[in-house]
Amino acid sequence: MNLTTEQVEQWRAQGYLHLPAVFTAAEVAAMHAECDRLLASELVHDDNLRTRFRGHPTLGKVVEKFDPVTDVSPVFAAVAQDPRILDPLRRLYDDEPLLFKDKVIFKPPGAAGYAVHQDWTWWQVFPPQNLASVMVAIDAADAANGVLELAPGRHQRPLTPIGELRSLTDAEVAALGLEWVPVETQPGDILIFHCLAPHRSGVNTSTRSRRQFYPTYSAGCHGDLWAAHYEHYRWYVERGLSEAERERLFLK
Ligand SMILES: O=C(O)CCC(=O)C(=O)O
Repeated sequence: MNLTTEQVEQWRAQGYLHLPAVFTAAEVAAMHAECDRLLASELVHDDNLRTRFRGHPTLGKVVEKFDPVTDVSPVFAAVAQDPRILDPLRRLYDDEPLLFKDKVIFKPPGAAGYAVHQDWTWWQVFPPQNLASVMVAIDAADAANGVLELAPGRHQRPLTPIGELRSLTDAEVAALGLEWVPVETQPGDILIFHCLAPHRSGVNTSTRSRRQFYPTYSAGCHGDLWAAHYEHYRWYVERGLSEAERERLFLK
């Protein structure tokens, strides 16, 4: 898939790019089945570092995400290496995209949203240049089920002090005057967004799940950083933080 010059310019100006209908209905159905398989698997227990739970208003707690997921899921491993994702990234990076991180977020009905943040905040030991995530839409996303919202053109610099691992405060968001664009997506769409692109999402107030797969890619010039990233991740999580502290730090 070749990006047009206009799409490349849009990426540079906005810090994100929405590409509709990249994966077919049959491929999306395979991702649905894979989500069901993973959620019913032995991966779901409190001591599994990759399985993150979140409080839920009626269910007590629910699986928020598996992070990473490609090492236990042939379906998501194949999606992460699909040329329909890698080709556009190669054009945007002018370099080989290499998988840096990957997760699947479930966001079932009633699940909480995510405060305003830039993903790079949690990846500060890695270079932000050409470090971007791809959101692969497994379900449709809209205002009711907690669509991803982005602030276009604000991906030029970190918006929180270096060394502070946190989302932006309401006061910081207000002072920056960020403007928000909800990027509604259909199953099979992808959304590429820069690691410094500010984003947020609301509560899923609908009766529909909003499942999304997020592979992140670094640029080949930095070498393969997947293992280094997860070592860094473990270092944070294994420092003995309580669940409340992890939630507060919003560990990636
Ligand atoms: O899936 C969402 O609604 C947002 C997730 C997110 O921003 C993140 O994991 O960094």
